[in-house]
Amino acid sequence: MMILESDCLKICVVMTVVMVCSSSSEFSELTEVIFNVHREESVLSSQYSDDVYAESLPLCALMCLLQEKCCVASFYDQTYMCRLDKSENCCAATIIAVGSRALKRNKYYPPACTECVIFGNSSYKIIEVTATWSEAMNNCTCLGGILAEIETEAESNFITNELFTRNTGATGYWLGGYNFNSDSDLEWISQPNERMPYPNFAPGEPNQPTSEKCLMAITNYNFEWVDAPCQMTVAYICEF
Ligand SMILES: [Ca+2]
Ligand SMILES: [Ca+2]
Ligand SMILES: [Ca+2]
Repeated sequence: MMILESDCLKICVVMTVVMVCSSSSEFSELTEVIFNVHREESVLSSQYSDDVYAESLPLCALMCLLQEKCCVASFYDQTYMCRLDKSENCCAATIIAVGSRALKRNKYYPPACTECVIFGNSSYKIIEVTATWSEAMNNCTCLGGILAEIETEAESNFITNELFTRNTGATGYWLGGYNFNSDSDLEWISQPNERMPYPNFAPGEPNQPTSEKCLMAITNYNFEWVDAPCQMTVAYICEF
């Protein structure tokens, strides 16, 4: 989400000022909100990594936030080394390293989101390379996003129009819905305990709560949704 990202930057600038004025534990807390902190883990040195000096873990986090290609960083207390990965990849390789902590952004909007389309506060990358549902979900995560979750009629119409316009002949597109509890309905991954606010299923769907647990927008039914076998390989849509 771009707006969230820019909001984070604004918050961080404010918090930096706070830090300069007084030592603040608040910024440490903010670090834990914006990043997942992984203990005893370090970014693997690569052509995309930069080692810089940082006085603390939060300052290392700030440097990553201000560097738009950085989704993952790590900080080594002993030497104050902050390693920034600038590969625009939230699954950048890490290694076990005692005394080091790795930082992974919870939300990341890659600057090189090529051919992304924008609607409301979200951007979408429609990926025609086919994958299983799990592969699609993991690939979206590594890009810094999620497998798309469609919450409103307006969002649904936007995506459907986009797919009609592209008219690529793909069988369908994975979305970030899954049948938790193997019951009569599917849920968005981000909201596994909530009903979908705008379920746009094709007639008679979903119909296979145990063998078809993954959500697809299917071309043959005007991109309305079906539950489908998760091992199918189809195109997919990432949302940022
Ligand atoms: Ca959405
Ligand atoms: Ca369910
Ligand atoms: Ca079905």
